[in-house]
Amino acid sequence: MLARLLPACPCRSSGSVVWRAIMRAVMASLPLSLPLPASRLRIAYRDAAPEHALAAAGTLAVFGFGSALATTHPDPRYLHVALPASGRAPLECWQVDADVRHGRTDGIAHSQGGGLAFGALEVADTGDIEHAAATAYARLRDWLVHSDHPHPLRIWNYLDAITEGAGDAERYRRFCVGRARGIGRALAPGELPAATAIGHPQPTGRFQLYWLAAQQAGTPLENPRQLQAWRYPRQYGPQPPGFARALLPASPQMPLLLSGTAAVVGHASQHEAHLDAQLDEVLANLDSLIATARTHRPDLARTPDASTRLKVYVRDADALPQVDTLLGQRLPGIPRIVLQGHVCRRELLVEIDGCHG
Ligand code: 3EB
Repeated sequence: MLARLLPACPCRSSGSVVWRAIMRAVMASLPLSLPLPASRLRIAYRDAAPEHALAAAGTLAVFGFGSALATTHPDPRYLHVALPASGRAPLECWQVDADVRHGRTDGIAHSQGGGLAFGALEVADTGDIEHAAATAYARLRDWLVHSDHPHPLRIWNYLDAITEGAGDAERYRRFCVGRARGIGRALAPGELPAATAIGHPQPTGRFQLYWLAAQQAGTPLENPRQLQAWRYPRQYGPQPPGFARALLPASPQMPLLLSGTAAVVGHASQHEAHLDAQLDEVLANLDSLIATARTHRPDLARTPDASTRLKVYVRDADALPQVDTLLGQRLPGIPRIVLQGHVCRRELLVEIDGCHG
């Protein structure tokens, strides 16, 4: 019976059939796949035209910020983020050491290469951000389930009027409820991605969601100076936010991915109305995350260096030059993009995300 199921073999005998059956049993007990090649992602901030950046070999995604840039592009790897920039912001370019495939499927713009995947989608937000987030995250969940890059490492959320509404009706809190409902049980604490959630200072009418995913799961990290966001107490809303403070990808050639980091210690906002003190608290939180990551990856530099990329979100348009100057003093030579964006608590004036290593 078994012999009929096996491909014809010139030396077939009852002995070799038994041997093959044994080999199949041995193979079935081995890990299903060979180790995947180590992914590598380079993130560069470049003063270039989108066409030029998209034409570079291995380009996974290109992000344009502010009003000076194209809002749409036929290439699905280009994404416009409508946050105003300080002057003309450079493009953010993601590159891998591999060929990249790309397309648009069911309204999701996507690309894949080198063990990594980029994806982006937008949902109309006519005022019910809980519904918009639930819809977007259910689509993300379904996409990941059917994807060969099922592990989200890093997610960005951009929404309108993030702190509008009182108490539990505040839009960020409703967003957290919708996100959790949409993603369902797909992401438990041990699988949470690093994330950013920032408000547009001007209404756009849409909720924008984009992500970096991988074939291999990473290690979510927490910050010993901060309570895990998913354990925030009830005073911050009915649904604690589902994200990790940082994520270390499986590949040692990948940078540490830092979530949106604000002047939060424990669960409390610090230095109300003091922008420079908040900025220093943010930098202390970033240093603490890097120190945590170094317990897993001692090769990472102790403090931000030339490998670090920072994206800085500042609440008040008038304060952008001040933050840019302060960062030039605190972290000279570290590439940064400074944008106007609203942090999800009214008293927080600045937030920074990025990568390191
Ligand atoms: C904080 O520490 C700031 O809801 O995905 C930072 C990063 C923040 C991500 C999110 C929120 C999120 O709570 C806010």
